[in-house]
Amino acid sequence: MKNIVLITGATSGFGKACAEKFAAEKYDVIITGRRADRLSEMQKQLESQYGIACLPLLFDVRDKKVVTETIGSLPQQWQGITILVNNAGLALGRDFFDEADMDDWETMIDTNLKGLLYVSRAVLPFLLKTGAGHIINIGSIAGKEVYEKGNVYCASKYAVDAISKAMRIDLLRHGIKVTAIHPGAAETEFSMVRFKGDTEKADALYAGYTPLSAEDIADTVWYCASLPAHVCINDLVITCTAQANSYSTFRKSN
Ligand code: NDP
Ligand code: 8X3
Repeated sequence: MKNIVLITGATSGFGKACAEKFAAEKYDVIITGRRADRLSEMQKQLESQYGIACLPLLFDVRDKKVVTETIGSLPQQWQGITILVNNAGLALGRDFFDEADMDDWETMIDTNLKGLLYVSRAVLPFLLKTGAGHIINIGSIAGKEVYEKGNVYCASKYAVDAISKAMRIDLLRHGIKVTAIHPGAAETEFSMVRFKGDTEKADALYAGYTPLSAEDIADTVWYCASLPAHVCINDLVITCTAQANSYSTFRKSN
């Protein structure tokens, strides 16, 4: 029987790198996101490069009805999902609490928390049926320490931390593993999204040190996913060597 992984937010960054990694390990991959062109490009590339099957699903994780219907009506041959990587997410803005845009707040809560809940509930019946499920949630160091102007992004990732702990307890009776991975600064499209296309601000975030790469996180996800059945990494914080936590990054001045 083929191993199947479903990865949300696979059109870029961590999700895209995870799709590559699992495909290289001969998993069939279900990739999701909102950018149709990228999804179909990836499907072609993964299938031809790795000889696996790839199913692209186009949806916004914030849309409960569409998420439920799309995943709920997966073709039979795609229902044997054993791993779910809840990765889709974003930060929008980096502003003081009293100045931040409340629409940005809504988007982050709806995507990072509610989207993760909708996708998890939609995929769970398949995990339960296979009897060997693993849910891997991408949190953040922002969900371990609050930093200035991080307010609601941090809150949304604290929520991912909490819901991962809750899932682990509640799904124990089904033998489902729940892993939360909390990365520090990684160079993806994340900062371009956060700073709404301001390249200067996005680039400045990674200046003077070597941040994590998307591939570093994909390797970590794979490590957690490939451990023996009786072993579960519950909670994993990963930063680049130049970063100790949300406040301390050592930058070389040039
Ligand atoms: P990217 O911006 O590169 O990728 C984000 C992915 O999420 C894209 O594929 C995007 O796809 C998808 N996505 C965003 N919003 C939605 C939505 N409403 N519905 C469906 N898909 C959505 O960022 P990263 O790869 O860096 O981020 C991935 C995760 O890692 C996020 O949860 C982020 O918070 C977290 N993280 C990132 C860190 C970093 O420094 N980069 C550090 C710690 C955690 P599309 O636009 O096609 O919908
Ligand atoms: C992304 C890492 O430190 O920019 O979650 O919040 S940080």
